[in-house]
Amino acid sequence: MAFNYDEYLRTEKMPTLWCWGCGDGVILKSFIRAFDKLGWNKDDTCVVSGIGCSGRFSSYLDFNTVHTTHGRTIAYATGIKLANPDKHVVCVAGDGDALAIGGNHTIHGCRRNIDITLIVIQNFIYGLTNSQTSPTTPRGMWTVTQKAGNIDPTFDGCKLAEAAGASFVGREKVTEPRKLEKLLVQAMEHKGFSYVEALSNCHINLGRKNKMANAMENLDWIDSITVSKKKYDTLSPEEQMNKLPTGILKQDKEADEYCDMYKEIQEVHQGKRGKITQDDFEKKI
Ligand SMILES: Cc1ncc(C[n+]2csc(CCOP(=O)(O)OP(=O)(O)O)c2C)c(N)n1
Repeated sequence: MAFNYDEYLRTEKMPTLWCWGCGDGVILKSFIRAFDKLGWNKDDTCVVSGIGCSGRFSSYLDFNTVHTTHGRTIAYATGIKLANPDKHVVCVAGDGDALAIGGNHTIHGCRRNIDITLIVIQNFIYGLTNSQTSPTTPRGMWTVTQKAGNIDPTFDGCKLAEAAGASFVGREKVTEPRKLEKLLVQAMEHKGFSYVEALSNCHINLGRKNKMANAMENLDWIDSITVSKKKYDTLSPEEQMNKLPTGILKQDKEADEYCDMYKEIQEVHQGKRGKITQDDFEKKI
């Protein structure tokens, strides 16, 4: 029997506002299938998104949802998770949202290792606002803010998340929806901050300016710059340049999770346990 997406969607909001051939719909469907596989309850889950084409995610899902301000998904999600540690919190943000205006929140969400899943829809551009350079726009690509080509070095969000302390980091692309679904299951199951970069096309606002005028050409380009982590690890440093590895890039199941630590502090304030002395803390640099 065909999978029933409608169970998870606000069907009255259909059709989506996404452009014809946009990969965001593939990510939405992969997320829904992953969620279904986990067997989680929609009512026990909050989806938080920012502003952008990616921000529409929370409007379309029939979950508890918050469509927040640009760049502030992690800030809202942190509050929601701390107040409801037994609920699931998933953030969806664009590359501009998560890595430019919201970059600082992303870093500190990773650092705290709070049990939130962040799905970054990485389309290499500010999509909604018509093609401004984002931190992930490849050097040399044409945008409305860099009409002679982008001169800014490109930023790798997965490397940032790893370095900042996220305990799960992975990347997949919309041309591999089943792999994306599997990665999302693994990320959401993981306890701690999970950072998933979902590579998507924006042929309208990135592609048309850069000789990828339709979705297929944009997707072919994404395929040409990605390689599985397994294969990536066998490449020389020169070969690794300009390639993005896909799959699970980091998973640390032992890292302390923030809500667990916060609970201990709460218990002290609630008189449920004695004071925590300095010696009780395992000091970690
Ligand atoms: C504080 C603030 N600054 C700027 C904007 C305008 N704005 C809305 S969406 C957006 C960029 C969206 O790009 P991205 O986060 O990459 O998401 P996409 O649309 O590509 O999914 C910008 C600059 C805003 N809404 N709020």
